Amino acid sequence: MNEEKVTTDIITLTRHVLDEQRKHKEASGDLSLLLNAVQLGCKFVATNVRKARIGLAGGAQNVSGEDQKKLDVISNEIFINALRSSGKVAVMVSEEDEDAIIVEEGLKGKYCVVFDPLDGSSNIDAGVNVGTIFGIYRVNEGSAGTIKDVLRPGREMIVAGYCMYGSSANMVLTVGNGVNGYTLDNAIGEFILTHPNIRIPSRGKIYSVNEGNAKYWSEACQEYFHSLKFPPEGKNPYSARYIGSMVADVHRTLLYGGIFAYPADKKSKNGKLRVLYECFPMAFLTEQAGGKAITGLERVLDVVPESIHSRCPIFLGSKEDVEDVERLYKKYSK
Ligand code: P6P
Repeated sequence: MNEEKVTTDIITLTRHVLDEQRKHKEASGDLSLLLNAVQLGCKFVATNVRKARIGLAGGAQNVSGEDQKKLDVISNEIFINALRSSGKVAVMVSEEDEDAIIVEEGLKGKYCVVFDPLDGSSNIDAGVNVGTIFGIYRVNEGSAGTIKDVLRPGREMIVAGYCMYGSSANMVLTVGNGVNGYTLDNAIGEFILTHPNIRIPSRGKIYSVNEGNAKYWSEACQEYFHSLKFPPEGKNPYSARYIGSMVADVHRTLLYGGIFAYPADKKSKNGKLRVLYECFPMAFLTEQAGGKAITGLERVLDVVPESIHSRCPIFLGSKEDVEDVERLYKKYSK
């Protein structure tokens, strides 16, 4: 009788992070403990998203008609509590909070975490994948932890990731040495390495943008997307895929290639997406997977945010596709 092969040596996210830590003899282990707090936040939010989808948590009313805190508020509280209690964080910036959160002495650590606790949450009732997006800076040398420690270019981030909540919870993470994907095994409550060394194809066949804004686009942007839909003879048009949830659109782009964009337009001169906790983490992941991320003319990771909720335009994805955009924006900038 064929005996079912039982895996007895799984690579969990915690183990993978510790393996990475062991490569740095000077590492204190603080970052590994901080990433454990991030994992806890994601597991806890995943549970609440699953409950919300059956009307048991989050949203205006639950099945018994009681008022429920909105799921993004619950998710925000979950992350703030998990990060603060880790004792490894000095400054937090959340999409849900107007001001930066400076952690009190006694619990203050040496890292700054910027995050969107539940990006795309307006799509939850439609069953669309939503997610947590996060980035981590080390505080500046000699800093006690202030807002200046997060108003920095994205190239100074040391960790970026997202956790996408769908039929399963998928964590995609970089600590500056490539990109790995992990899937939450609810039976043991661990993220398991399922997508080692994610590499984005050098060119794709999919474009992902909200074409409802096309009338407001610049000439360069109009020309670029037109060229994908009406290519020269002998070339096939790209396919259009737009979910309207950044985590889902970027996840597909990382795995399949192509381009995701939220361009600047005449209505929004800096586009819609937030620099610190949407554009920087996704740009960092994209570059670490071999892709590119630009605002049009500039590398996204070189942007210096003026405030914690600043926005910036973004084109990210396959290197060759993004370079096509860059050439067009340069042509129109002359
Ligand atoms: P639009 C969701 O609200 C979000 O912040 C991102 O997740 C998503 O990429 C974008 O906004 C969608 O914006 O204007 O196309 O609906």
